Amino acid sequence: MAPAVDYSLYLVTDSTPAILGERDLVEVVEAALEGGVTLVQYRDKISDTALLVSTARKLHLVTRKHNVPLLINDRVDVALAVECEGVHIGQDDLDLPSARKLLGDNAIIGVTVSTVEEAQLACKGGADYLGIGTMFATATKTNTKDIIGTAGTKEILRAIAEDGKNVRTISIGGINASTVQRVLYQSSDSKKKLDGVAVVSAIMAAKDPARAAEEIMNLIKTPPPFA
Ligand code: TZP
Ligand code: MG
Repeated sequence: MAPAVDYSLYLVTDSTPAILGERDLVEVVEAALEGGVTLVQYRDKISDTALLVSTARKLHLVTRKHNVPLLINDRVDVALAVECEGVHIGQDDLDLPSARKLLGDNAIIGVTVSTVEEAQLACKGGADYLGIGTMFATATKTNTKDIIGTAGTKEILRAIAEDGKNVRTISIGGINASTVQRVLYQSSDSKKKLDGVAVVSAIMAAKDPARAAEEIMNLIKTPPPFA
C-alpha cells in the first residue's frame, strides 16, 4: 500500500507553448507548490525520453523539498529511472497489474476512468486513486473520450463506494476557481466523495501560479455558498 497522500489539489503539468509560454516548467511548478498544491503529475507528451528523465529529476528535487509526491504520466520507465513516488496511467497505457509489478506496492498508481466499468476494474486491480473525467470540456485536452460532468462523476463514485472504499478519487477537466466548489459539491455521493481535484491550465497558465493555487485551495477548504 502506498503511503497516505493528500489528493486535495493535484497539479498536472503541461509543457506546451499554449500553456507554459516561455516560462520554465520547474519554476512554475515550484511556485504552484508554494501556493499549496498537494500532489504533482509530470505530464509531457512532447519531450523525448532523455529530456523527460532530466526534467523529472529536476521536478523531483522541488517536490521533495515541499514533501509532495511526484507522479509521472504514462511512463513507468521514467518513474523507475527517477525513483519518484508513482505514475498516472490511462486506459491505453501500460496495464495496471504490469505497472504495479514493475513499481511495487509502495508506489502510488492512478488510473484515468470515464465509466463505471473502468472504475470498477481499476479498483479491483489495486489502483491507489482514480482520475475521474473528463468533468468539463477543456482546451487543454481536446481528444477526451467522454465529458461526464458532475452527474457522471457521482454515478461512478456511487458504483465504487463499497469495493473502492480505500481507493481515492479526484476529478479532472475544466476545473478552476469558478468551478471547483460546484465540482466537489455536486459530484459527491452520500457514500463516497471526491478526495480532490486535478488542475492544469488554471494553475499552469496563470500569471501568478502560486496565487492561483492558493485561491483554489482556499475554495476547496471553504464550504460552498450553495451547500
Ligand atoms: N485529462 C482529462 S481532461 C485533462 C486531462 C489531462 C486536461 C485538464 O486540463 P484543464 O486545463 O485543467 O482543464
Ligand atoms: Mg496516458
